[in-house]
Amino acid sequence: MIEDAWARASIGTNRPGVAYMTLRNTGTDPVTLVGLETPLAMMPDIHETTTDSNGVSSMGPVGEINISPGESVSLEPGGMHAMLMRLQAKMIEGETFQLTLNFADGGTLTVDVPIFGIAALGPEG
Ligand SMILES: [Cu+2]
Repeated sequence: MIEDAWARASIGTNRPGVAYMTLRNTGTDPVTLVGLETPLAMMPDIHETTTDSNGVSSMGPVGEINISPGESVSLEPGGMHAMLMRLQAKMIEGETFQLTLNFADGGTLTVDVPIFGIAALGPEG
């Protein structure tokens, strides 16, 4: 299940958008998140921000995310995030969009993601 999904408003469409959430595996089998889909962006992907020993941060695709039964994985500012590349529309505060998560077993889960302000830090805005 997905908890506390949220996203930040975007300035325009020529920079990627970003969304965060917590994924909790409430089942008895491990699940693997393999990809994202959304009508809002042509190339959504899961990224992770890492900071090297010089304090320089960069980000890149993380590929698959494995979640054991009873475990949860958080996508949050400074860590993993859903990167929404090639936005098809501006992300406007107060609106929501649909994000579909694709799992390795062929299952999908679609969540409505509310869009908060451009400087929001969490699901409370
Ligand atoms: Cu990113």
